[in-house]
Amino acid sequence: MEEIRGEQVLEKIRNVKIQGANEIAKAGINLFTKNPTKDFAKKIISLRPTEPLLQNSLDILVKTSKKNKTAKDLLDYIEKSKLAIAKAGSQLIKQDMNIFSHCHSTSVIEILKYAKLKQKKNFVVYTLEVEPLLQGRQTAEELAKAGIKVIVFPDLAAEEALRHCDVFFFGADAFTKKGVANKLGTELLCRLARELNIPRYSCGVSLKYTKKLKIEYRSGKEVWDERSKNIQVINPAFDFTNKKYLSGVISEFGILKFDDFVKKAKKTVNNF
Ligand code: RUB
Repeated sequence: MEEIRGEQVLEKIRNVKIQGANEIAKAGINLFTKNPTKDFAKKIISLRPTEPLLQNSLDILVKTSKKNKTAKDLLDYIEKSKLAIAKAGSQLIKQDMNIFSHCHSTSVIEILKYAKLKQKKNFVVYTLEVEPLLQGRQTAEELAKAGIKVIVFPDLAAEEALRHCDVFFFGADAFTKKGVANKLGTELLCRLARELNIPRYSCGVSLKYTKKLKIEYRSGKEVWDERSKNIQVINPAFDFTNKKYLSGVISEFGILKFDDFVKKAKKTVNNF
């Protein structure tokens, strides 16, 4: 029974039913504790190659002798960081702002919910649909349930949507010393937002910091399943945004300039 449930979790991570760096890492940590071997850690990590929060967490767990305690410490750290990120990020939200968000980041959603539910602020969220898996719609549904007004645009209306916005919040799958990897489109949206003078913040826990970044390419079937045999589809899941396009990072350390954030992030990953 336990084995079947484990297989189901692996499948959900693989097919993006469990989604967003935080949720993937939490599911991976819990799964690893049921079969704490190096090989199983490798198998879990291989499902989503651009997820250093998952990789760092499992590397830490493989090395330690106190697996269950460290797993709990990691899960607590991720949860506490999420609240710290929500509190810090919500400070940037002013009454009646229009906020642009991209894809589906639980860190960004927590910021928006915190500003709405705890601080009673009014604002509108703008998002794209985010093909191929329409994760922008998923964000829209979650925010709408929290009483937040959301306006959804088709992906190619990105510039039109951004023109209405005061700030751009997005998640992070990976931080490196040079910038951030996040859902495909983030880099283009950041460049556009910079041109329009809209501040741009990547939001995420510092345990997503890594030295070795690999961008995940997913099956072309996600984009177009039944197609003629001479048509190839290329489906990169993420892109990389250089730090020069960012106004700052919102993490458990608060709101920091990119290089200041990286100094602290390295220490968290090395000393956990
Ligand atoms: C999700 C995505 C999110 C990050 C951060 O893409 O790009 O912005 O994972 O999410 P995918 P969180 O679904 O392809 O992994 O803030 O929840 O960690």
